[in-house]
Amino acid sequence: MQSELRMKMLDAFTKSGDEFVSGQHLADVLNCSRTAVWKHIEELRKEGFILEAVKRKGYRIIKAPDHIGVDEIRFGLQTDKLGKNIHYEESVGSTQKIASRLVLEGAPEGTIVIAEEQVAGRGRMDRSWHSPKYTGIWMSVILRPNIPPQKAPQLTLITAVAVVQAMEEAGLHPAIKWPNDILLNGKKATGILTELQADADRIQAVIIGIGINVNQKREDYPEELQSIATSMSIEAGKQLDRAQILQHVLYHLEKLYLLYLDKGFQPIKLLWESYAITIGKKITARSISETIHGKALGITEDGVLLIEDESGKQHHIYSADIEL
Ligand code: BT5
Repeated sequence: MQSELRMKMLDAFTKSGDEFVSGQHLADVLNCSRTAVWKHIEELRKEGFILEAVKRKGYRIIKAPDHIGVDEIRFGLQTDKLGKNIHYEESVGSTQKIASRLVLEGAPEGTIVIAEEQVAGRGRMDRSWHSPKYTGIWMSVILRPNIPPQKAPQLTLITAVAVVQAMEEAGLHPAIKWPNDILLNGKKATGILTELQADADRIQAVIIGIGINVNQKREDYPEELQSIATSMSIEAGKQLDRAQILQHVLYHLEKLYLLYLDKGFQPIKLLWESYAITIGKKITARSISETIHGKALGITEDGVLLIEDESGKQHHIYSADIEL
C-alpha cells in the first residue's frame, strides 16, 4: 500500500479510538471505492494488524503489529553482551546467511540477526524452516568461544536449555528432544541450527540459529506441519509478547554460556538431562548412514547421544533424527 494512503488510514483509525470506522468514511478519506477499502484493510491484516470487521458498523484496529525491532529488543534487555549489537530486518532469506556475512566482516560476539520473516528459513541438512511474518522469533546469535570445533554441538544443547527456561517463564512446560528440538505437548515448537566457521583446530565463530514458534495459529501452518508443529501461543491459549520472550532467551543463553566457559559442560549437562524426554526411553535414531534402535542412555561430555541396542552394544550418535 502507498505510504500516504496507509498514513491516512491509520490516522482515521487513531481519531476514532475504540469506535468503529465505517467503510464509507474510509472510502471518503482515501478517496476510493468500498472494494478498494476492503483491499487496503486486508493489506493491513497482512502487515500484522489485528482488525475487527462488523457488518454495518465498519472496522476497528484491535492491535497494531507486534514488531520486534531494535527498540523493542533493547528496551528491558538484561544482558551484558548478547543482543547489544542487533541486526534487524523485516524480511530475509535466512538469518543464518546474514550472520555468516557479518562474521566475515568481523561482527563482535553477541551480535544477533533478527527478522520478522524468513522466506528461505533453513533447518538441518537443507530442510526448510517455516518462518511466517510477525509470528515467531527467527534469530541467529553469533558467538566466538575459544573451544575446539568438536565441542560446538554442546552449544546447541546450551541453547536448548536457554529456550526451555524462557518458555517456562511464559508458564509452559517444554521438553527437549535430542539434539535440537523443543517440544510442547509432544509437538515441535522450536528448532535450533548450529553452524560453524572454523579452521582445523580453532573456531572463528559459531552461529546459533533459533526458530521459536510464538504466535502462530494452527491454521497458519502448512498441512504437512499441522500434526507435528505447535506454537507457544497455541499451548498457552493466548497471544504472547515476542520481544519479551526473545529478551528472556538471550538472558538465559548468556548466563548458561558464561557458566559453560567458566565451569565446562558438566553443569549444563545436568540441566539439559532434566528436561530431556529422550533419556531412558526406547528410541530410533536415523542418520544418513544408519538406523539404530535401542535405549537412550544419556549424553556424553561432548553432547553426543548414547544408545544401547538389544545386544547391549553402545552406539555414539553424533547427528540423527530421533523417533520416540
Ligand atoms: C531445525 O532443523 O529444527 C532447525 C531450525 C532452525 C531455524 C532457525 S530460524 C533462525 C535461523 N535461520 C534459519 O534459516 N534457520 C534458523 P531440523 O531438525 O532439520 O528440522 C526441520 C524440520 O522441522 C522440517 O523438515 C519440518 O518437518 C519441520 N519444521 C519446519 N518448520 C517448522 C516450524 N516452524 N515449526 C515446527 N516444525 C517445523
